Amino acid sequence: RSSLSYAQRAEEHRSPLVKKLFAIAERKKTNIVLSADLTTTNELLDIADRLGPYIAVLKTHIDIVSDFGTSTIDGLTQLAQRHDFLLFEDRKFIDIGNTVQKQYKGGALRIHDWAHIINASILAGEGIIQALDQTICDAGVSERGILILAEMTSKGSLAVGEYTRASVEIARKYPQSVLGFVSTKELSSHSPAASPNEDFVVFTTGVNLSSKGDALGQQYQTPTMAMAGGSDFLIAGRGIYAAADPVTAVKEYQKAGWDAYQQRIRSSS
Ligand code: UP6
Repeated sequence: RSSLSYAQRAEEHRSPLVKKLFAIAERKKTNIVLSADLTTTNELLDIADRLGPYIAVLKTHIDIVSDFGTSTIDGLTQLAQRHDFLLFEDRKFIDIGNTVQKQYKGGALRIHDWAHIINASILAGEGIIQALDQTICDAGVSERGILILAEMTSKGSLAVGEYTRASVEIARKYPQSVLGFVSTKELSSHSPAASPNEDFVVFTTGVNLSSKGDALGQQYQTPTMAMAGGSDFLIAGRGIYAAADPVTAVKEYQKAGWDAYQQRIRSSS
């Protein structure tokens, strides 16, 4: 369904959270997810405030914030409302179902309270998704969803082939809470879907306009390459927040991502 516009997909999608995500993208003309990997509350909130107008989603690693507290969460929640973006905690849940429910719902980070989107690996099998789905359904909050981490961008990643295929199969069993995937490209159109309306959202990490990778195995593609591969939302971190001028940088990523998106929907209409 990546040939359709975000607006068309929003209309047909069953998930209120995906509808909201697509609506934000259309309203702000952006498919950028800022990976805000800052390590203090001040730095995190400052970048979220300055770049908020240009992004659709802010992705956090909340456990790297050294002075994490209620002011971190209150600040993020207020900025998400003020600038109209969603919050995605890149927690990469990976344990048995019973443990991830505790990690998601409670603990020091209280992720379920504030993060619209979370992600999880299926290394542990289907039970992890069943557990997170159960927590979401039991809480009865409509704007919560899961992305399955179906591939990874780091060199030598073992999340390939059968593992990636299994991610798609499991996603199909939990349509009420699994929104889609974190992957380098679109995954689900190659195997027959259970429902003709299936519309998984693809978030792509490892996006950078000027670098090919880092010294620790990260591998990048450009916004244009990612969008051509069927990605819907582009996750960029250092390419934006570590630039000399992050506001100029985020605008460049926004333009590159939006141009590539328009190109894609034009060429298939
Ligand atoms: N991330 C990846 N690759 C994956 C999954 N997640 O890079 O396969 C996350 C990293 C980081 C961000 O944890 O938060 O995406 C990438 O940041 P960067 O743009 O600064 O490399």
